[in-house]
Amino acid sequence: MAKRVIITGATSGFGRETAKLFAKNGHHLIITGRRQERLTALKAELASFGVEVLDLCFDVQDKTAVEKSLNTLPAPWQSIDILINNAGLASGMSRIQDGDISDWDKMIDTNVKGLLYVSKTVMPYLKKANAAHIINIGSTAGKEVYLNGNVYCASKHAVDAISKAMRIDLLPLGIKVTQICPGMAETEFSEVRFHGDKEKAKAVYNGFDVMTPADVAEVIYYTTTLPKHVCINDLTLTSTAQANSFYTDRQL
Ligand code: NDP
Ligand code: 8X3
Repeated sequence: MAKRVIITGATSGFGRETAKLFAKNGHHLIITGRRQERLTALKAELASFGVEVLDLCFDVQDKTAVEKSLNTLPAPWQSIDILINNAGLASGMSRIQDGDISDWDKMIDTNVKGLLYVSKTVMPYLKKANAAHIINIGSTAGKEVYLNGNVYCASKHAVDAISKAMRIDLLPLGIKVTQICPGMAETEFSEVRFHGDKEKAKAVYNGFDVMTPADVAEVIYYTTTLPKHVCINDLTLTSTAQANSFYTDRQL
């Protein structure tokens, strides 16, 4: 049966590939992000699969904008089956003593507070669904802390804690909560982290067989295909060439 799915951060990377996969499988989508031109292009692409698509352009850091965009959804969207909290970023990569406070604010406001604002606002719609599911995109950086990763790792550790907390608090409502923790995958992530330095971003993924956003989308989608009484609580996936945050086969 067709589900109604909202994906934050659908203009790039995991979010965009996941939206395409859900659309190919006949599910209706709300796609969000800050870049309207990308949302418009993706909406047309998804609609060609014959599904309903609503594009909402807002910044998850902006509580008022989140509420304004999501509090008044059109009639078919009064019940939502799946929320995928994917919007997120790393900004900067340096020793904590050299860190830029505006980078820290951006990561915490997006990865932690944004995820909470969206979840809170979408909750009434999830409550109306028969078998709702929240998927939070964490990271291997939410399981381990690596050199110069400090605040990004902290923000993803917060996602880990929030996912565990949601799973307890939402038990009486029967809402599934899955945290998916990818290792390195080549998206716009590193370009954003290095403030637009494409060469530096490319080097992160050179020399090993890195995951693609489509690989991660497959796994996200899979977690939504299980029976109502089965929930994948926590799933870490990496390229076969990556053991953890510290080792890829290019070093060995
Ligand atoms: P991309 O940079 O390719 O995509 C990030 C998406 O998040 C974009 O659609 C962007 O949209 C959106 N976004 C970022 N900030 C905001 C904001 N303030 N408000 C609304 N939307 C926002 O990166 P990925 O696809 O790699 O990242 C997706 C998630 O996966 C993130 O949470 C990231 O931390 C996590 N992750 C990434 C890994 C990787 O190696 N790539 C590994 C593990 C986890 P727009 O700019 O249009 O607003
Ligand atoms: C992104 C993966 O290893 O760059 O969350 O932190 S990593």
